[in-house]
Amino acid sequence: MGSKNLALISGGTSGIGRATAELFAKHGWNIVITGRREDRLKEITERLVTDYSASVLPLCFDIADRTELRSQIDKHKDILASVDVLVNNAGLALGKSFFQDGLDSDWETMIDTNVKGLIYLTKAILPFMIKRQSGHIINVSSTAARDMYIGGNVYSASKSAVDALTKSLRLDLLEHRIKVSSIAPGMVNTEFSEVRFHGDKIKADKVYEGFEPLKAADVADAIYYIASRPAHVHIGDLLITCTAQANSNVVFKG
Ligand code: 8X3
Repeated sequence: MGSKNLALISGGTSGIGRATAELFAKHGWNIVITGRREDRLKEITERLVTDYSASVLPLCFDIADRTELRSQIDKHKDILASVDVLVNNAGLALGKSFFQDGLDSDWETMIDTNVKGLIYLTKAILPFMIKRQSGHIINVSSTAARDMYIGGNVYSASKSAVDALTKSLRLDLLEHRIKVSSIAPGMVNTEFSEVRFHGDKIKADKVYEGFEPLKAADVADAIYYIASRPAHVHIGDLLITCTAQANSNVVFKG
């Protein structure tokens, strides 16, 4: 894929992932994006190639499917051996009901995607970074891991696992000179809430009413900041919210 830096962004077809892929490409990086939706992967690949002359490898698979993940990584290991930055972005919230009313299927999907997907993608890419004794893993966490809120339950637990893994990987990988960071965004106006409320757009739009939430590009900007520090500088954790949001529970609407 040439001599440019290479970033792998999971869940790169929408929201924060897509904005991050665009920003890295804009800064001259080559990109690997993963996603489940072939048409969107194709569309964003074309855009990054046309607008930024990036080399792009789109990988179509569901990160929650470990067998498919492994086979896609094996198939493209010549390219993936050069990944400088892995942005573990793929993740979602499903449902916001009390724990006692939650759906098993929502919980399974969140844990399979937000936790297991991150674990196994990281495991697949790490041997290349260890071999080169360089690399950077940036995990997308959430304010939902920092303050609990009503109905956050399993989503918050999955993002708390992301935080624990970030801290743990940082220790385990220290001797290999691999950076491990997390970024915890608050409310970002993307498809996040529509997905969370199973396609209920009216309910989703209400979440962002009455204040100016973050945009995906704001978070991408912070991710690029984390990734572009000098080699001797490590940003361990970055909490980012819009100005109106103090924490998971307090947003000023007025
Ligand atoms: C952050 C979104 O809904 O927990 O991941 O504020 S939310």
